[in-house]
Amino acid sequence: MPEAPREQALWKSLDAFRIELPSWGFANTGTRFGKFIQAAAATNTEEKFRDAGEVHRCTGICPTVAVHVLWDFPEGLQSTDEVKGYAAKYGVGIGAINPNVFQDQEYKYGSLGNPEPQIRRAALQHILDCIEIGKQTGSRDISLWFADGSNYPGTANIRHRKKWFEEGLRESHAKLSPTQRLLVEYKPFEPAFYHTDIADWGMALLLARAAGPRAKVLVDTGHHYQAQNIEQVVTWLLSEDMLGGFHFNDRRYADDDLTLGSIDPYQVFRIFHEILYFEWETGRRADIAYMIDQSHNLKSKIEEMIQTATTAQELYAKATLVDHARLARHQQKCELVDAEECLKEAFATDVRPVIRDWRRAKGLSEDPLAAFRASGYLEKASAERGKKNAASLASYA
Ligand code: PSV
Ligand code: MN
Repeated sequence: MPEAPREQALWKSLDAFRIELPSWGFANTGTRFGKFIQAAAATNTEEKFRDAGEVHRCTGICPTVAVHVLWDFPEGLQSTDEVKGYAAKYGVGIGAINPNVFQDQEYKYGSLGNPEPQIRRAALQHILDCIEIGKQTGSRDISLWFADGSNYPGTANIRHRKKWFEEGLRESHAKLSPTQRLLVEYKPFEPAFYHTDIADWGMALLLARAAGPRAKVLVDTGHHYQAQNIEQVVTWLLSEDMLGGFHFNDRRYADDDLTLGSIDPYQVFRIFHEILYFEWETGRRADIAYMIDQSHNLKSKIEEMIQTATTAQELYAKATLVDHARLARHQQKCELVDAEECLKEAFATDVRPVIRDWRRAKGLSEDPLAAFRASGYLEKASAERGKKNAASLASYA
């Protein structure tokens, strides 16, 4: 532990910061236009956990993996023990459970917002199964994202759909264990291009409130319009005790799933800053699940996850350096330049040397990316999985 108080605070924040990996970030995924296959990409659930375990081994800050039930639990509830086994084998825990009510044909016109009661029921049943899976895996969060919406004006009764969402979410909430939470994610558009049922944080907030006290909002940083002030959304949700978690990624145009901080690292810093400022002011720890939601088509998947996790760690560490007491004084007196400088100074500080010391002290490699490259993992995974991945390309039309 370093001696200087500023470095001690930084060190403590490094001890506390953890970020969850998405299982879907390790498999070959594509764009609407095509898929570039990586020989080393995971081809099944076990390999996704193995890859996630490798990211955690190298970074030390990614102890859990979010799962998508349809993609990772081929037999639904029956697959639970198998998936738990993979998690234990590769030294990670199962994190947020993501139901999937957007992929099956029956969801063409929506899931919980579908005008057909039987389809709403099927979607609800899948969510309830996921809640049960979460109980068995010990996962706290059920993370809900809905593709529901419409593409043409006048084609959907938006008010009815809102009511059906309230009903479905309320019924889901009623089945939570006392420790579980529902996280409600929003997204302005895609795949729906006229109206999306849960299009912004206000809609997600109202629906979460309607669902019950353990429903909170999930902020996916890619799910905002271009000029949206995301950190303001974050501060409002915090002050309402309604911020449950994040899906981190970066964007240039829309939901691009770019590497966190690759376009606007200052924005990520400002988000972390508002959270830490809230904690300082209230004396309460914000109970937030930090998760990554990125699927990379071009970058090597494991390397990119290591890059993302360490970027998040750096930006979080920088945000802990803001002098809150000083900032509060400057804000109160409207000393604009001084207040802004509090942020700029922290952002400009190179925290990497302290992070390297912290890693060494924790028995980690100083440089997680170099450690991964030196391990030969990628070459081995390519050799083992290359054929299967190439075959999957042939079946992709
Ligand atoms: C939708 O764009 C989303 O952000 C949701 O969180 C999904 O679960 C995830 O991406 C993967 O499709
Ligand atoms: Mn997301």
